[in-house]
Parts: sequence; structure tokens; C-alpha cells
Amino acid sequence: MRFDILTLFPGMFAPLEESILKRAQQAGTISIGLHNIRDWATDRHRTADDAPYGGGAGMVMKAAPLAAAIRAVVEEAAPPVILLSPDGEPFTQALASELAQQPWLVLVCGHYEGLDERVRESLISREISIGDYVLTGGELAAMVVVDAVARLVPGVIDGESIAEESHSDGLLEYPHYTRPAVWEGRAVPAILTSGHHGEVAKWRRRERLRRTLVRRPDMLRRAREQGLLDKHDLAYLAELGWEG
Ligand code: 4FV
Repeated sequence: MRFDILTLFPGMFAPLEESILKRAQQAGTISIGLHNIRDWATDRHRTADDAPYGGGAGMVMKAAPLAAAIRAVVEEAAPPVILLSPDGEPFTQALASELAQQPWLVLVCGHYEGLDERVRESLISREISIGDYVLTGGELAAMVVVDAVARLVPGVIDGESIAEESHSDGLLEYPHYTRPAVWEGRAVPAILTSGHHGEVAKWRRRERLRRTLVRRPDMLRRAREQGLLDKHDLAYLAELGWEG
């Protein structure tokens, strides 16, 4: 899978050169291209932003350099051109899974007050928000999207660890433990050292239900509506006092 990122601050993307994403790039499973929008500014000062028409604080990213950058990167193809912005559709695990089916994504990082609306209208095919708060720029949001999508690309991390993780199937994750068996007087739940794999799986499912009930009851309602809870789940949740 290919990611192309358009930004005024290509130096902000070092986190994508570490750990799992670094290995995935070395293996050729994913590739990431960084493009400095300012390289497409044609004036002597390479200006990529200007004062807003109608007045007001802050600066707006100029249409021409950004449009030229997008057209240069997508060439004749038509990959999704995604703007990271607080006005976009909420980014979720489901959306990450959908995007991971794409062979190529182009991500546009806004900065300052945002982009000239005419670029948005003419060249942006989708807008995604990573949360209802305002960042100084779309760069961190772009890295969040690349990280969450790239790890779902087959071969980047082993499928088993994706299967039962939070949000993968509407529930939060079960708790994890590793050696030592007792740490500061806190013991690992005995079931996990019992060797009864069936019982361990049952315990983990119940932990996922209990934690989701305590922390995100909204997700439980959605999981039930989506038919993700079986009769054992519903019986256990009733035991926990869940009225549904
Ligand atoms: C953002 C978000 C975000 C808004 C103005 C960049 C900033 C500046 N992007 N999810 N929340 N972007 O706050 O994606 O241009």
C-alpha cells in the first residue's frame, strides 16, 4: 500500500520511520512519500499561505501551490485525496479497515486556518477528522491515519493480534499480563496460567464484555444492534446488570 503525504512541514514525520512502520517500509509492504507543498510555490519567496479575504486572524493556504502539488502527486491516476480536518468524518477502526483496502492514499495536511475553499471543492475527495478538537496542523492527524491503516495491511502485523483488539469487533480489549506471575503483590489471574485454553478464551470474552460495559456502554448497544453479541454474551451481561 502506498501513502503520499502533502505537507508544509515534512520534518514532522519521523515517527513513521520507527518500529513496525519502519520494518513494513523496509519489507516493501507499505511505502510512504512526503511532499513539501512549498516546492510548488512559484513566487520568489515560495509563498504557500496568505491573509484571509474578509479579514480575520491567521493565514490561509494558497490554492495554486497546493493544487499543483496534488496534481503532480496523483498524475493521471485518481487515488482518494483525503484532507485531515476537524470538519471531516470521524476516523474509526471501521474507516481504517475500509481505507486499508485501497492500494494508494493521498493525505493533505492543512495548517494555519486551513485551505482555500476552492481547492477543497475541486481536488479533495474526502475529509477525515481524528477528533473534535483543533490541532495546529493536519500532520499529526495524517500520522494517526497512516499508522492505524498501515497496521491493517496484510503482512504488516500478524492477523491474530488484530482479531480481538479494541474496536475490531465492537468491543474493547481484554486485559493483558506477562511475567512475573506476581508483581508488587499483584498476581496474574489464575485462569491464565491454568492451561485451559477454552476457559481462557471464555474469561477473555467476559473481560471484554465487562470492560466495555464499564467504560463504553455506548459501544455495547451498537454491538448488539450489529448482531455482534451472542446469547452467552447477553446472558453474562444480564448477570452484570446490563439492561441493554
Ligand atoms: C484536525 C483534526 C485538525 C485544523 C486547522 C489543522 C487543524 C489546521 N485534522 N482532525 N481534529 N486540523 O484539527 O484532523 O489547519
